[in-house]
Amino acid sequence: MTTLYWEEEIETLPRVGLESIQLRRLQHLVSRVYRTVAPYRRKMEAGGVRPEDIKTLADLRKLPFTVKNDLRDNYPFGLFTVPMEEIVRVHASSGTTGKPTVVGYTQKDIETWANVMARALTCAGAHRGDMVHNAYGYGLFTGGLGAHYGAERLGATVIPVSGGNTKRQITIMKDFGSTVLLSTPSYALNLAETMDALGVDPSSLSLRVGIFGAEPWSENMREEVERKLNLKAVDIYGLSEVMGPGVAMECLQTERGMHVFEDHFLPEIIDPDTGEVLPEGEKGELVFTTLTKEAFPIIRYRTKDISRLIYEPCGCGRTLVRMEKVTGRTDDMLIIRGVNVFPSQVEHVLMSIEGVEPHYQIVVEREGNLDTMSVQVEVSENIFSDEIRVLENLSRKIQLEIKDLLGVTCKVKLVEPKTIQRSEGKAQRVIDKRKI
Ligand code: DLL
Repeated sequence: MTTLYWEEEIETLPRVGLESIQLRRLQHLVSRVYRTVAPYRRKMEAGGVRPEDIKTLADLRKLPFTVKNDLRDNYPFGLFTVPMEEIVRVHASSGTTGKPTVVGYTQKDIETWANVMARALTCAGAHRGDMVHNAYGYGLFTGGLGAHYGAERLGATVIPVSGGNTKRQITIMKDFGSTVLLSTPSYALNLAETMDALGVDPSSLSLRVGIFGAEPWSENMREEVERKLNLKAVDIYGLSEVMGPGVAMECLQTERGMHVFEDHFLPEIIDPDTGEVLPEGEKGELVFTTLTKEAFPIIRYRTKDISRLIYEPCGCGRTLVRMEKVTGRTDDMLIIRGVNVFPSQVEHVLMSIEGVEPHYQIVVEREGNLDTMSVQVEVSENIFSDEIRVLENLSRKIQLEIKDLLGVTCKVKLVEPKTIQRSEGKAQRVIDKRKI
């Protein structure tokens, strides 16, 4: 049985009602955090703001931001607001530098998470009776367990397969009749490729929808995955500091954007340079305040993800604001000889060219004082075995299109199929060899 909503009343509440819930929750949160977490109180005092100053939702901007370093400085449990006996789970995300960031959950937080994840799955048309093939990694990463509890809450059957062991995953898909696939988009491609190698026709499987997230992926990549796996692909967003997967989710009706579960996670868009809140609809850095989390609430967390908020009503009837597909992060923006380049823009170009496979890596180096960017990309078997001239033309075409769209000259290296390492979780798209 398919239902349109998981919690219809709240998901379709007129915005005035929603905003009054948000304000009440925000006021409660700020006074609780002020009382219980010394680092938050110190920051608020330094910024000259007290809990009673939060009279409207717009007053949110009076509060100081929280950044990843605040988590590191209070490693591992310094920002928790409840005694450790009440923490029933911790997760951690490994940063590229230093210590991981650790997050904690009370029993009620796990409940809330399962609920928002069940909402997210319902957005994608998943329901009781579905076979949910959960290939997000289980462990400290929030993907596996976060999605798992949501699928159980929904009443679906969960296959906790986790990442890796790709051939076995396909056997399981076939034998168990998986209908919903949960994985990173890059791992979905890895699965598609392995199916192809094993001679398994995706249309002989029961997959209906794929819920892909945890890393950026372009619209072109969506088409590619949909075609190769014979399913509908939808985007899911989340981050450990805010909860994990299930912060925002595309619905099947939307043309663009993921519904943010705003009664729990309050979004803002700021200018990453000035920290000012941007006018409605503008693109900038996404900031989240959690409204209901107990163990590890977070105030104005700067995600570094770039998006915009869409307030126009959605065809699905949800009144929840949508966030546009994340196109990149403020910190994965490469500056190549002064030009700002996002890996997603390179992906966009590559995926629009015939014969190019969705497996690529961007290598940035410094030669003398000059940055160089090269793009290694796989091409299809028949192109690779074609004449040298065909390969040269193709690489010139890619180079020109990248130059056209991004304004940077890069080297292009076409490589044989299956040369670039496949991901089992989040793909590594950029190798930055510059020592700065
Ligand atoms: O990736 C949580 C998650 C698991 C989301 C499974 C969706 C599915 P972290 O490891 O803390 O948490 O990484 C969070 O991943 O700030 C984004 O930069 C990126 N990210 C997550 N979802 C998307 C998405 C999980 N749909 C970081 N599109 C975030 C683009 C995404 N980037």
